[in-house]
Formats: sequence, C-alpha cells, structure tokens
Amino acid sequence: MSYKFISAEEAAKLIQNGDNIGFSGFTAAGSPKAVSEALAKRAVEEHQAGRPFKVGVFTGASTSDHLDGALARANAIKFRTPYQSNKDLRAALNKGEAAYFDYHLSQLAQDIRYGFLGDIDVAVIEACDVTPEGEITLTSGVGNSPTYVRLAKKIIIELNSYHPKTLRGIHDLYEPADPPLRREIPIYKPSDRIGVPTLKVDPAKIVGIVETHVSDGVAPFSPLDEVTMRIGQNVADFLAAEMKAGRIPSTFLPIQSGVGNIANAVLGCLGENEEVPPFEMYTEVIQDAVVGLMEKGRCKFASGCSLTLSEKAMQEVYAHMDFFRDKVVLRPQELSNNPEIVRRLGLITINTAIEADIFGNINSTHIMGKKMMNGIGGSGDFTRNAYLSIFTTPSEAKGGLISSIVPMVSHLDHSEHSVKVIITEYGVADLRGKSPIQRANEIIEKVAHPDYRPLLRDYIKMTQGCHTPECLQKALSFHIAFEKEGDMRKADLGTPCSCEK
Ligand code: 0RQ
Repeated sequence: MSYKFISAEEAAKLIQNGDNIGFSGFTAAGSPKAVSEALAKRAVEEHQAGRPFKVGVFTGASTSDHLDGALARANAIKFRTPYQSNKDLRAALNKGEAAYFDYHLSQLAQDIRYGFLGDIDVAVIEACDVTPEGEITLTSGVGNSPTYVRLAKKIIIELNSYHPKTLRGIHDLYEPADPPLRREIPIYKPSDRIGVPTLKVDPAKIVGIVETHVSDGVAPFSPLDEVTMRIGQNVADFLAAEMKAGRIPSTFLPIQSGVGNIANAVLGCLGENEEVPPFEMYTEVIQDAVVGLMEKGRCKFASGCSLTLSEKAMQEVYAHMDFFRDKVVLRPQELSNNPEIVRRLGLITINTAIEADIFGNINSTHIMGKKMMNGIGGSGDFTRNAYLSIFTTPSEAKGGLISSIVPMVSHLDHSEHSVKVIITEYGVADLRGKSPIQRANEIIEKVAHPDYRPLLRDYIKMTQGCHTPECLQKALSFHIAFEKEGDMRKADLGTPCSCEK
C-alpha cells in the first residue's frame, strides 16, 4: 500500500466539527504536534466564518502546547480527558470554555471500549516509522494508542523524524480482553514483555501521513531548592529505614514516582542513598533522573508509558540506544498504571499532593476546592493499589500564606484509607495502623509547618470524644481565611464544637 503524504493543513481538513479524536502519546512525549496546530488554525478560521468548530479530545495524559495550548486558545475543545497541565487549557476549563473530565489514566482505554464515552472518529498518531503493511512504530510515549487506532474510523500519522527508527523494540503493546473474557495480565516483574513492538492497522484506514521534525520540547528541571532537596532526602531515608526494619524486602521493590521537581529530587536522593540497593521502576513517566541513575547502575530497569525527557537527556538515550534498549520498556497506560499489576508487583508509590488534611485525605487536583490544577493523572491508579503509598508536599505554599496541611481537604482525590505515609521537608508522618486522632497528632507534629501547628492543635481540641474530631463549622476555616484575608494563619476557630449531634 502506498500512503498519501499530506500537509498538516490538509490533515486538519479531514477532521470535522464534532469529531472525537484520539491523540497518541503521554505528556509531551509522543503527542502529535503539527496536526493539532493546524486543527487549531482551522477552528479559528471556521469561527471567523461564523461556523461552529469544536472537537472531543482524548489523549494519554497531558500533552504539549502544540496540542492543548493551541486547541484551547482556538476555543476548539468540545471535551477534554483524561489529564492536562497546560496553562491556557487550565484557564479555559476553569472558565467553563472547555468541558474537562478528569479520569484515572489506567481506565480511559477500557471505558472507551465499553462505549461509555462515545466513538473515536479519528486517531492522530505520532510515529517514527510506518510500513506499507500498516505496521506503526510509536515514538517516546504510548498513551492509549493501541485502543485509539483500533477503534478509529480513520488514522492520520505524524511521521516525526526527530525520533529515530531504532526506537523499534522499545514498546510493548498489549490490549487486555474486555470482561467477561479478561484474564490475568501476565506481567510478573517490571521487565516482562507480553505484547508486540508495533501497532498493526489496516493500511486503508491511514488517510494521510504528515511529515515533521519536532522535539517533544520537555523543559529541563530547575535547580533543586532546599525544601525539595529535604523532601527527597526524607523519602530516601524513610525507605532505607523501612528496608532495614524488614518491611521492604532486601532486594527492594519497584518504584513509581510522579512528575515534577519533587519526584525528580526523590529519585536522585534514592539513587545516592547507598543503603538502598539498585532498584527497578514500574511507573508512568520516565523522567531525566532515571537516565543518570541507569548510567550509574543505580536503576536497573524502568517500565513506563513515556520517556518524558529534556532535550539533553533524550539525546543521551537516543545516542546510546544499545545501552538503554534492554533497560527500558514503554507500555500503554492501561498496563503501566494497571491496578492488578501495581498490587502484584508491590509498588512503592510516590506522588505529590496539593494539600493533605490531618486525617490523611489528599487533594491532588483542586486549588481551594474549585479551580482545577492538572488532574488526578495516575496518582489514584497507583495509590489505591500500592504496597506502600507515599505523598509528598512542601509544608506550605505561596510563601507561607497557605498551609498544605489543613483540617479538611477542600477536594478529595485519595482517601485516608489509601494513604500510608505523608512526607514534607519537616519529616515523615507514618499513618499505618493509626486511628484518626493518632494520625492527626502524627501529621501535625511531624510534617505540618511549625507556624501552623498551634492552629491545627487547637482544631483537634475543639471536638473531643468523637471517632474523627472534625468540626463541620470550622473544617474549612483555613481556606475561608485565605479567601477573605489572603492568609490561612488568620483562620478563626471560634468556640468548641459538639460531638453529640
Ligand atoms: O503554584 O504554579 O503558581 O507557582 O500549585 O505546585 O509545588 O510547584 O508542585 O509542580 O510538583 O505540582 C500536585 C499539582 C504538584 C502535581 C501537583 C501551588 C504552588 C504552585 C504547583 P504556581 P508545586 P508541582 C504522575 C502522577 C496530580 C497527578 C499525579 C499533580 C502550583 O504533582 O498534578 O500525581 N499531581 N500524577 O504554589 C494553593 C495549595 C497549594 C498550591 C501548591 N495547597 N493551595 N496552591 N500550590 N500547593 C503524573 C501523571 O499522571 C502524568
């Protein structure tokens, strides 16, 4: 089969108002860049001509500004799921201009297959190679591509020569059967491969190929500040102590770690802690720190959904594919984040909270209960099923005007039943086997910022004798103080609460 090579603008014309699109990739890694920008331009032109033009946007996770930013600025989004982290899209969805539903990343592909979320009209897939027989080699991120290409009525390929064809073999693509036919997913260690290296589609479904040469554009990490460094060290010291105490096997367990500076610092500190043996990762995003740890022999293997690497780290990997090939596997997020596998492998999961409450509930997504930050991402997939679930957060935000430890979270993503450990720059709150009041004391005394400890102590004294000493009239007093006075330290706790009614 010979394919039609077309421009991004021609590709955009193959997409109609109202279509649902499945985009490849996971984070900026492997997300299409050219077709989405051309689609945004087309939407602007259609709007100028007085015609409606909006599309449904399914992705792997966040994408880059070429996709989420461009479509948001063009007001071209009918709905968006499962995760985003783009500033213009964030502004659009918080204004109600783009309908966003925040979804557990492992669940999206199956829920689309179940028919819960509508059709996939078009799949736009970034590839580094396509054969005449319809064999597609993906690039740096997988996301939900296997499901998108299989269900899509038509497929547009962005053939991106920035990514070398030597990536072939790094992917392990597999779609589980749907109930009632699903069997166990036979991954018993992070390096197990159970699928195929390429996507195989009917070549007749590929309606056009757009050639590009664009990097993922992942920004390098900012230098670590003191707080981030201390959080990283606290996590590494805690895990080393857990291993010494025999609560983590001496061979260690696979690590999942979230995205961002804190996650990168945690990995760096784990790598440097000589009491922690070389470890494996079973995670979604493989970040810069992992590359260095592999080169030093501290990280033996990483299973992920994407190589979300800065330009420099990506070039390092691509220049030494022979070294990295047998140390990395990229899987669909349905497998990288799969609860069955997370539970079986016994992952130590490390994710970041926006705020935690004194009973161990976590808000990962909303600012002051109402403004969406990014989304739940994979944090729920991992936390609920972890061997040991850890949340990290700086103890305060906005120069101390906000405490990250509050009486009651303003939005709940992960409940006290799933969260085992909370770590800030001040220390480690170990919540295992503790009642609500014991957890509250542990969190206040070990991880809250000292400036906020007296207020938090006063809060739990307000309601004596209940299982959970919550005072409903004052539970959100910290947030109300911030909204009214711009400073949580001005929280007004008032008179004691009653446990009787
Ligand atoms: O604001 O951007 O204006 O400076 O929130 O905070 O400390 O820079 O933290 O970038 O690591 O993001 C939870 C959002 C943390 C992220 C979250 C303000 C703070 C700052 C960002 P500015 P930081 P990070 C893997 C797993 C959910 C998904 C997940 C996330 C901004 O880690 O999206 O875990 N997690 N996925 O000032 C008001 C508070 C605040 C606050 C911080 N309590 N109140 N503002 N901020 N705490 C990833 C994937 O699934 C792909």
